[in-house]
Amino acid sequence: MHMQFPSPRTETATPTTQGESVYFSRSTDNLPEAKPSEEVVLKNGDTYAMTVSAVKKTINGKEIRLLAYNGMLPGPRLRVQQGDEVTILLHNASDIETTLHPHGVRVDNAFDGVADVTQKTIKPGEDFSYKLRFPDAGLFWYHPHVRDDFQQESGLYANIRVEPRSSAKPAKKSAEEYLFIDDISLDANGLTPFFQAFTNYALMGRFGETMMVNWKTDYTLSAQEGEIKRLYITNSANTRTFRLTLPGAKIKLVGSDGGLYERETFVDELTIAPTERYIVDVFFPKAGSYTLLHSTPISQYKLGDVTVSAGSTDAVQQKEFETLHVQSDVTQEMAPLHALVSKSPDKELRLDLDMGMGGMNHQMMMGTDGDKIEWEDTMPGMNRMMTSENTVWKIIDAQTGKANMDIAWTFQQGDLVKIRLYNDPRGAHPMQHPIHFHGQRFVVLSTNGVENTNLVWKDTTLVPSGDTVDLLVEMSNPGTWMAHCHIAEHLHSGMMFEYTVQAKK
Ligand SMILES: [Cu+2]
Repeated sequence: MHMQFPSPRTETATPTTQGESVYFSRSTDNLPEAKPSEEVVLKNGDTYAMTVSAVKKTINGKEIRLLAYNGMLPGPRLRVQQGDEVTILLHNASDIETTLHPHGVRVDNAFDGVADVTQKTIKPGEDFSYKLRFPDAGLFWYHPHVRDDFQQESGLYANIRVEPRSSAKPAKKSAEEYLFIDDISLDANGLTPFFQAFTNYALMGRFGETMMVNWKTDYTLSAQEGEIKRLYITNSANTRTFRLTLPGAKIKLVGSDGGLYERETFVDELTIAPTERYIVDVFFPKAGSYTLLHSTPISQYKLGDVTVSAGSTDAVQQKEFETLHVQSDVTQEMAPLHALVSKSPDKELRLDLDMGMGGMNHQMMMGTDGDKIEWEDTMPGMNRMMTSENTVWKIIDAQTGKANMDIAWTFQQGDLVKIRLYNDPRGAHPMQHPIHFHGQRFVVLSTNGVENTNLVWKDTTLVPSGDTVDLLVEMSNPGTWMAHCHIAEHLHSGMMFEYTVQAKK
């Protein structure tokens, strides 16, 4: 069987079709320098104007072309109150079409920002007005939902922090830190090229060799001895799952995508898949240097330094940290959901890969480390050749046999739907998939039949290779929504479906 692969990229020549580059531009000519992120506090009814445009930034001594919201990398962090509604007036001053997806926020369907599903793309020079409401407190983020692989890697993302309305004591702002964990792939001239017509690195997703926190390769954090920092962590990588450690510090897991856990727990490490968010409290027992690491069974990277200066530990604060709180309001909210753990699934999905490559030796397509999570691109040559033109990642409805956009489920508003996700380890390329549902929130009831006794609202969960994960999705928000793998290259290689929630009459 003859296979047509795109020509390998070269650094010396730019291939052209009909006089235009096949790649998105990497020119930094006349671009402004990117600025660091700023926080924007929005009140109910406020309008905030944002512009998407190209910027340049020097990373590892190389000036590269990127994209930014209001010139900032990451973009402006929006801080809003639960229950409020704000308007984001987005202007596209870039040379590509874009949208804004408020990830995890249960917004009105028309403002979900999915190209060709909830809106037409915003073409260069055009505007779109997003009316966003925030029913849930939590840590969210926004990014485009068109050519996510290119636009997200280029810097179009930022957090939305929704503060709980019921919060009696305002959070101590000085102790809050927001961390976007990312990796980017660079060559001599900028981001490793993206084809305009299709997505490359479709097999394993685009891994990067350059690790960053908040677009810094030399991220530093200062703290005082005995101080407790609350870290709001988002994985904005295209495909890389991070496993974070901070040796010497004590880490307490407090919250995730859409709120707080039922119970706080101490953890030694934090596995965070693309688009997941975690909220942790970190206690630094003594002065000195600490290192934030990405530490996997096969690799280790330094992500940043924490410098802790001498001071005196506040005994009250330390006692507060040592106490594992139970969030009684969350426990109450989750009680009826726990009761559904033994209910049989309403829907079952299987995750698989259709190579369309007769004769290809399956062994060639498998990772070598035997882990349930693919931590690295162990086959860069193969991965680069695989594109959205020759690779179809599949979400298959086990009951109907339908796959991807043929699935088209319909639910009624108010339904609690148990969805079983099975990541088939016998597929052509078994690897993990972070599965994201738009428009709703869910809990992970169980993994491989083991009940999850500490629930938290999620919008994305990682399904490692071979695992069976049972979700309970609360169909609360009417509209036609996407569900998909959040590895950007898998999304663009078919791994998505639509489902409709009909409004209660
Ligand atoms: Cu995937």
